Amino acid sequence: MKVSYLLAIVTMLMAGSCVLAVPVQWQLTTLDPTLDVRCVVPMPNGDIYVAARGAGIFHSADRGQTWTTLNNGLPDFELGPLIVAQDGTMVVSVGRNPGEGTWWYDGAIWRQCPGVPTGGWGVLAMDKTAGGDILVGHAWTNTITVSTDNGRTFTQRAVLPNSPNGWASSPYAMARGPDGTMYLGTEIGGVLYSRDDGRTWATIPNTDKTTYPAGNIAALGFNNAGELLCNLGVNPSRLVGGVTGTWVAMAGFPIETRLNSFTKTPDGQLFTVTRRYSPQPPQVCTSTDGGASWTGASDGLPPAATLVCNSVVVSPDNYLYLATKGGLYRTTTAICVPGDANGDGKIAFTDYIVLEGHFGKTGAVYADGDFNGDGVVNFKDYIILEGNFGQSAPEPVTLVVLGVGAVAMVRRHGRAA
Ligand SMILES: [Ca+2]
Ligand SMILES: [Ca+2]
Repeated sequence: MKVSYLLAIVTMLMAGSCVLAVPVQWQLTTLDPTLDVRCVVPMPNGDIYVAARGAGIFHSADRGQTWTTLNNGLPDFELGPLIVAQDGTMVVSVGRNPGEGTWWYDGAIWRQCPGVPTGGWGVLAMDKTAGGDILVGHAWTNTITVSTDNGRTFTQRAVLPNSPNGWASSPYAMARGPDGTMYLGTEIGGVLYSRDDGRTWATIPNTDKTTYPAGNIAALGFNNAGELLCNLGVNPSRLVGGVTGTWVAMAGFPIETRLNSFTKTPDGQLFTVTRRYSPQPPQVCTSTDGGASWTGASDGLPPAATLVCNSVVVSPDNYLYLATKGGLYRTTTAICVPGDANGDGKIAFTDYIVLEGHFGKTGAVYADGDFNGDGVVNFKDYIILEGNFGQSAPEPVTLVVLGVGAVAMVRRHGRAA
């Protein structure tokens, strides 16, 4: 552990960056560019699912070459979050009468899920855990319901605490951290967390008095250290030190930027999409230092004033997909070639030694050999390393940090140890 930590520091000094970032170049996919794509779900087998507001669910079985709709029985196309299981069954929230509620697709037809509340603002937050449970947050009733059978049936699991002013806090976004803690971003009640799979919830203490209790938290992300990232009100922030820790502003965004989505490559490069405020930030922003600072990654996109971005996600084969009001975009290349555990730019035998040294480790990070980002070093990571063996890790676009900068990075990491 200590040796790999030292190695990481030496690597940072040599490479000047924690993450070797590939240039991001966007390209419109073959999906109809007039569609308002709300979310995209790329699957491990290469299939892609899309929820488009006003048009329904689209599926591609050939990595985005051709698309078919899967709308049989779906009563309304005002769609919210979409969850897709490995077997192709799906759960989506439907926002307006008469089809409002949460709907389940069995591979042939959509049916309304019994047990999920309807009405009001409906379902805005969903999460599917590694174990397969689907948790749904309903804004109007301020409740959490859960399905343990991939969406066929739901039961109520919790009524959420009200915000300090006594109103429903109303879930907007839900995500599970790497240590299993569940987090909820809310409309007016700040950030809540649960350590018992959503049964009981508590508010994360306010350490940013200027914006908290905050709302409009539409997205939650995590860096490789497990720190929570979100817009706290309109201030993009990072929670350092866990649920009793401190909110720290993330640098690089204009004031009053709202973040709509987060995603992360296995080696820790972060991406987010911004909401329109003035001055307009880049639509897509990226961070190679765990969210401390962000820069634009919008090459190939139409100007920010003409393209609204809804969400961004890294696919299992490490491409980025971007859901926008002007269709679906994808990067022209994979943005991460996993396997370079020691960060020397080559995927080689020395990386195998690192992986072997941590084989079976839980709570693992990329530098331990956890190349698929599931927190465990195991045979799946070996397969990834073997598949990329002999390749060069992508050329860094991050400028080499020299002298003072590199020393400052080491100091910062030294204090955290
Ligand atoms: Ca290497
Ligand atoms: Ca792994």
